Amino acid sequence: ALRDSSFGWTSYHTLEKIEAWLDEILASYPEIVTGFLVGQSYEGRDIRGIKISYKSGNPGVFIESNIHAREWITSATATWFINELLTSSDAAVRDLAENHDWYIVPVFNVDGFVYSHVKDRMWRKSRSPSAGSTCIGVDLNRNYDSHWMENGGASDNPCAETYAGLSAFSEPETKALSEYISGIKDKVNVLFAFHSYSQVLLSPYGHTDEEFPDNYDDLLQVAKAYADAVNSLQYGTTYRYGSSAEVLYIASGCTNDWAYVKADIEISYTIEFRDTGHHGFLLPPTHIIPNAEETLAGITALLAESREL
Ligand code: ING
Ligand code: ZN
Repeated sequence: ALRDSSFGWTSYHTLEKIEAWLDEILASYPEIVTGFLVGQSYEGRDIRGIKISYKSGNPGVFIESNIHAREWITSATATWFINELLTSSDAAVRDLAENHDWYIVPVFNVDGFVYSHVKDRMWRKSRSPSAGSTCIGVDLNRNYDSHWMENGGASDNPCAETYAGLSAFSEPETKALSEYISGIKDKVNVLFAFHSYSQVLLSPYGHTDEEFPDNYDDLLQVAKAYADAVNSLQYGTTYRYGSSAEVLYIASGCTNDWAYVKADIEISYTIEFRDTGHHGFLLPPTHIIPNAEETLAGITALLAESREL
């Protein structure tokens, strides 16, 4: 049982509140949950994750969330998901929880997230300065070492929203997460990067729409399972799916491309949550639980489908 009853999913929380809740989780489930430190952000904050493991030998699933500061629904969904894995008595959720090792980083871009709470609700990037510019921040989802700055969709202008940084992994956040994932990759074959908004599942590649992964058919098959499961819930929400470059736009240096190309994580998806633009990034908190329920149903179906491949 959780001692902190002030945390819930009817409002969005600050980083401080989320970390206090993580501490409660760690204290409440010491046999099952362990905390890990990805590293430090540019401003020196800890980037924290938790691993949920009911037994050894499980396949691993990695969740990166809130790489973009303003996408608050992602960390709200990630924390609800953690809570569900630990507390649900539903048989399908128990199966999901206990037969995978979960590595979850609820707030990856910690500096940007804090900034989005205290200064600019629409902030996207990190908070590192650039020499010779007054503009701040790198788009961490353009900074991974995978076709970095190759075909467009990323910018070399420090003032741009998609500024890719001085070089691949120039940022402490992406460097640290890539090193952490590389250290566990033998056990991880699925990665989800949580984003908002658009209601789409984006597979590799982002850097080109002229080439597709070897297992693209499999990637589409598991995404269809996700979309069908979400659509079957009472909300009837629809998700599209396909490669990032084909479904959305060209973008290089993204987390899920790096995971697929460089870390051999075969099922690697960016998930863009609710909605399709009516509220956009300012998704009202009444959507948190419905969105999270959809995510749970989708991930459950996707992982079940991936076992059939
Ligand atoms: N969209 C993603 C972005 O980083 C994306 C879309 C993800 C494109 C992965 C390519 C690869 O632009 C949002 N909303 O952040
Ligand atoms: Zn995003």
